[in-house]
Amino acid sequence: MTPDRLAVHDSVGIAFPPELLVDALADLAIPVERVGDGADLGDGDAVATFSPRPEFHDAGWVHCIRAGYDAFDVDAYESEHTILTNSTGIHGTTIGETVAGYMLAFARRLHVFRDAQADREWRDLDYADFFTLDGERLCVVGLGTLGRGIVERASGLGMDVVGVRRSGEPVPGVREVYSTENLHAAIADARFVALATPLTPETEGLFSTSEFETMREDAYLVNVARGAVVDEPALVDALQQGSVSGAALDVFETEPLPPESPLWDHEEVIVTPHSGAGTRDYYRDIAGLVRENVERLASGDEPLNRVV
Ligand code: NDP
Ligand code: 7N6
Repeated sequence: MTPDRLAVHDSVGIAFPPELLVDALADLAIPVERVGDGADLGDGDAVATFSPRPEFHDAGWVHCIRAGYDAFDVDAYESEHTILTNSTGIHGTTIGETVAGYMLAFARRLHVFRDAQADREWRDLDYADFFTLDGERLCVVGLGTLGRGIVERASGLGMDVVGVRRSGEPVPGVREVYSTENLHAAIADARFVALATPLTPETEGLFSTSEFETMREDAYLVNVARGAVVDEPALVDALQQGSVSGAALDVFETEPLPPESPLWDHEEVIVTPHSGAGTRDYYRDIAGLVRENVERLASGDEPLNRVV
């Protein structure tokens, strides 16, 4: 496939103003145009998009501006011979900093004080409520771009980092890497467990009652992966019964998180609105990936981050 036009779909507006990406790629050798739903697309068309649309299967190449492409019908891309690429590789710093922030908040009780501040309350906590991250064990489940971004920051904070990946192969900065079959051994002694896997048939519901029962009662769950990696009702039960202490959640089974969710009310739950990878530079990172792949495809080379 040789792209002769790049269409920037309006759905990228979920992450940044679409014109920023159009302008950042204006010097490409091919025209770059914004498109809405129902665009007429053909083999020479490339599309950069946040969300899937059925008409994209008529294009030659579709670039998903997210790392997670679980919303895309990969089989349809394969059968239509439409190239699908994703945006893995760009979220290590943002997510790494977000997860460091969650863990620091729990250890240093910042979320409690911010809640108290809303009531102009000078809240005295018990001396034993505070701890430090230094020396605490973190288990990172999923050791790709996100996982490694988390590992780097946690190591800098003096944490004892273990992890889980499919292959069980070693990763720099991770003291011990477990394969998925040994998940329970990996999480049993961790004070924090951070989920950073894609959503796949294997990871859907990976964390449910037996995982929460295996975790320490003083442990915190962090989910920056996808909501469905966690059995959310089982997490609510685990929080209510005290089999885990708390959770920092960026992703949910239903987004936005419905107002009636008990997760909103738990003091030891930090809810962020799928903002963990947010940055004003997001469009620049996407422009870099798209530019590289336009050039690769024009030269007949394999594109980066090819899914199918
Ligand atoms: P990568 O492909 O770089 O890494 C995925 C990692 O998950 C790999 O280490 C892989 O193992 C591991 N993995 C896959 N399946 C399993 C499994 N069954 N058990 C244990 N480990 C598994 O992806 P990224 O790090 O770029 O992104 C990961 C996901 O995070 C995305 O798919 C997306 O859903 C989510 N995401 C969320 C964001 C947010 O805003 N909150 C931002 C960006 C991504 P191995 O190394 O052995 O292959
Ligand atoms: C957009 C975040 C991903 O999968 O969910 C995230 O990459 C997208 C700011």
